[in-house]
Amino acid sequence: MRLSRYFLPVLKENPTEAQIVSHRLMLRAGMIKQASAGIYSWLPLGFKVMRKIEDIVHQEQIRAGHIPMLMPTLQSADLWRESGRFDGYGEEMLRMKDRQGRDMLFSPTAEEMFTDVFRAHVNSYKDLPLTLYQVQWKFRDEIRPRFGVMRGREFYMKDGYNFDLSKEDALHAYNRHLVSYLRTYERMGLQAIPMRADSGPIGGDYTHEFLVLADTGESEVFYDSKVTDIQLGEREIDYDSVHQCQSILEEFTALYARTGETHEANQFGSIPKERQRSARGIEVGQIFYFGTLYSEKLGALVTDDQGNKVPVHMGSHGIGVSRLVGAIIEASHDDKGIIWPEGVTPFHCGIVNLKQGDDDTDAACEALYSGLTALGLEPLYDDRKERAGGKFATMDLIGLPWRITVGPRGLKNGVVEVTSRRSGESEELPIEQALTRIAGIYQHN
Ligand code: 5CA
Repeated sequence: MRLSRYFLPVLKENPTEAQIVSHRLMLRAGMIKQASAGIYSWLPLGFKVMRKIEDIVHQEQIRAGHIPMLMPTLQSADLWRESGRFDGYGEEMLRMKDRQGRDMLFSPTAEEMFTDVFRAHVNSYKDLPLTLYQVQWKFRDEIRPRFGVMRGREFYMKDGYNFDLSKEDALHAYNRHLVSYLRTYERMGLQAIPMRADSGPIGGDYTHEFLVLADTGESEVFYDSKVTDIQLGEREIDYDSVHQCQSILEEFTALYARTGETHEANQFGSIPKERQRSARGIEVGQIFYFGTLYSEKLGALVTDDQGNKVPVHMGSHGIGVSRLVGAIIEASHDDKGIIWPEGVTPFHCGIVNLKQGDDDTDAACEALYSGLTALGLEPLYDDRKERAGGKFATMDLIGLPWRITVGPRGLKNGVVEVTSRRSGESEELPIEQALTRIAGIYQHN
């Protein structure tokens, strides 16, 4: 993409309405525009990052054997009356009537809708196990939408639902989700710590939240300092292996990290004093096991191998896709702007032309642009007639992890400059080597 032809409405001034850094930077970098309280338009740069996050979510869900589909956002109240949640959900549910006077609602979550599809089409234990999921807009009429996309009213969520014959199978589905979420967040450059939590309006009594540690997090967390040392890394995972998923869950949850309300019940006190930590965390996902809560109310039954009709065991599993855009920025920025992890960056590399209009400099930039594109990468080429300082400030603000700077002085010595946004370190390399350097970085991303 050439910046002269892109739509990147960056703001020079700090917007006054933004209280936290991710909100401020998303507005300044031209990623979002508020449409009304807690509702945002996603401008091209913000949309691109959200799509990258969504792609990773899909890839990891599919790897775990889960099946994507799509549900309507507007749903009939009748289904929600069957579960008792039309009245039970409270003020957070946005209700409306259609022209026939029928009660409708904008889906805040989708347990009922998925259970309804299941009961209509699945009758036998032979069709289990089954996990269906979607990535779809949700609406919750939060009393205090704030912090930009972190606590919106309209937000984009991956929500998945497992259907299993027994509690044991459903707990494997739960563990499988936990493991796939660890991998998902790691690919986004985040360490998200799974912690036992309260279930709220989703129900059930077994749930883990995934928290990214950041000062601006809304949850208070208590943890053993050792939890921040463990990573899934390059481990091979067999999602069908009950044993492997269980042991990874144990490894990642053995240190009893807990969120605020439930921490009394745990053994935080038994952690050696020097390793006890309390901090704030951003909840980027949550998984639930709630057994037959919805399947009994909605009549989602299958015949088991004895011919008995039994309600299926279920759980639901969510990832806050739009919230993650903000959470990643909270975890990765400096005073100049955003620093995208390679896995989610909107463009792989920036190209800054220091002397637009100079034949040699323009030609070198074009060679880099087509070279990177031919390697399957997406560069953002700042080809505007702007001062160098302004170009650097824009690149730093929008946070591309790598920048190639091209100017007549370097070219005289046959080199361009490759700079890491994170470390600020630069290397001078001939064009061909600069291309290989950037390609090498993205080999695994
Ligand atoms: N049905 C279950 C699992 S799919 C569910 O709705 N879980 S949830 O309520 O925990 O939401 C899943 C994730 O969506 C949360 O972990 C959070 O990351 C994100 N989320 C929830 N509310 C908001 C909000 N108001 N704004 C942005 N993201 C949100």
